[in-house]
Amino acid sequence: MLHRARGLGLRARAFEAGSGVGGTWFWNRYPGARCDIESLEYSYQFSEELQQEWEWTERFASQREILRYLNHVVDRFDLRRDIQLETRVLSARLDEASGRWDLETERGGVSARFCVMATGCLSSTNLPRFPGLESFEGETYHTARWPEEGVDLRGKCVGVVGTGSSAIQSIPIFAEQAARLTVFQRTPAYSVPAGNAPLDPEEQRRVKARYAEFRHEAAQQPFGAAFGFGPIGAFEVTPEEREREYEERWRRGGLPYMAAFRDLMLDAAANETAAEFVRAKIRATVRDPAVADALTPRTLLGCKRLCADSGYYETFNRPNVSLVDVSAAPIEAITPRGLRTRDAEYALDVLVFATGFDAMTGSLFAVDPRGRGGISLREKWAEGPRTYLGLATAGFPNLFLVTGPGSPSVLANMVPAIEQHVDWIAACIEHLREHGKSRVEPLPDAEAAWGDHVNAVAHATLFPSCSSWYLGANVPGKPRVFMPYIGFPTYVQKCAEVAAKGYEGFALD
Ligand code: N01
Repeated sequence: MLHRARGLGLRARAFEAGSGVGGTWFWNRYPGARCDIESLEYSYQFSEELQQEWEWTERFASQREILRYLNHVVDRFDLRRDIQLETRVLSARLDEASGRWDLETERGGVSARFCVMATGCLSSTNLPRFPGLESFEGETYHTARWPEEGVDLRGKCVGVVGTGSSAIQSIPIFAEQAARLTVFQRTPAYSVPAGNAPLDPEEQRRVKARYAEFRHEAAQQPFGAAFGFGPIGAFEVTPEEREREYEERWRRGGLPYMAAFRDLMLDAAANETAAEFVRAKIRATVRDPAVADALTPRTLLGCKRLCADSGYYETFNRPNVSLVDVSAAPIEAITPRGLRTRDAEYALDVLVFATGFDAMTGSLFAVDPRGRGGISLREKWAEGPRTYLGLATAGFPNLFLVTGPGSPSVLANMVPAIEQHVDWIAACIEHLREHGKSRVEPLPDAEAAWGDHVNAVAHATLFPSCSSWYLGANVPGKPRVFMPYIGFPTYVQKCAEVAAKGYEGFALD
């Protein structure tokens, strides 16, 4: 956004709470943190030179490699001079007289005509309020705030709360380091092998030789990533063919597993075939049948985000690892010595919370934007987020959201989704300038219709049918509204049409 804004000749400045750039890849440096979208796709495409010159080393880049890449981008485009680090934005308030946004930061105030919230979908951490947490005498960590210098787990009894993507990536590594590892699981997750490996230089060359085409093809797929979306339904093939397809995707690794057939997120019976295949893999991997059973999810596959792992289920065969089912016997308290469930107390030296995020809205509310009439975003969205295209919200003129709720965001490959938003926002600002306008704001009717559409699309699928963070169900008290828009290509087309019709659905003046 900074690069695009400069390209328009605007004066722009970015504010960042962290001591370095990288956002999610700056903060989530827990052991094993790695992307589960292929490196060649999880990268910028706004500069052909950039995408040609950067050499990825692994099929799925590690957190360190992505952070190195993002720092490279910042330096290559000379962005650092306009990025103010260690500067948390405390509030953003519309000055109705001037039409400008007044931001208060830890290091003073700023006034801006446009305010772009590039605050991330998974940024504000979720730390459940376990009674007694402060009394714990050991060390506590959240995976998304892992210390830069690392944590020495050697010889220690370590507990992990949570079994989502972050836990599933870090648990195999914790198990190698710790004397004892206890995993406290409330809901078992589906995980497929990541299939990470050094990136074949020949494949990298092949993709780079036709990068633009490759990107275009990926953007046509439902999640905006080259998952090889199966064009037919799970029951349009024989059971043997179906198994072969799952086996092949399992062997190749990664999230394309859930794209094996076009109806896995549309038809519960189709979904069950993919789910049962994973369950059989768990039973075949985990030696203790009781542990295998506890690790086996019974819900739909993919309606909580599918995880990708490197040796997760195998880790439960280690003698120093145990699994505690806290759905049956919930966590009651953290004690000075460890963690107590209804049934037992577990002595721990280190307690790791892999408990996720207040997704999609948490980081926006943390800045507490206040629009027309002093209304806060939190008040406006009390019943759930309301946006037009996930890009803007009525009552908050000139405030843009990058991958906001109501846009594909977390149900798309994030980097192209971010670039599409940034390009759209930049083009919108340019349009205003060319037409002598200074304000853009969604019309309430357009916003309401978009909200209905997002909801209707979601409810035509199986996605809203379990308690996921997509719905806000992981944060007590958060309204249950399915937040991401499903279908990247349709969405991109809609955004283009809105722009082509002179920003239809927005008031410009
Ligand atoms: O968080 P999560 P995450 N008592 O919300 C449990 C992306 N990501 O950080 O399911 C006990 O998925 C909770 O249990 P339950 C990716 O989009 C990507 O792992 O609510 N347990 C769950 O098991 C991902 O989806 C990558 O019953 C409690 C866990 O904590 C998203 O980030 C890597 C609890 C939270 O799982 C979030 O992933 C990492 C409580 N009170 C993350 N509260 C890659 O690119 C919560 N839990 C690979």
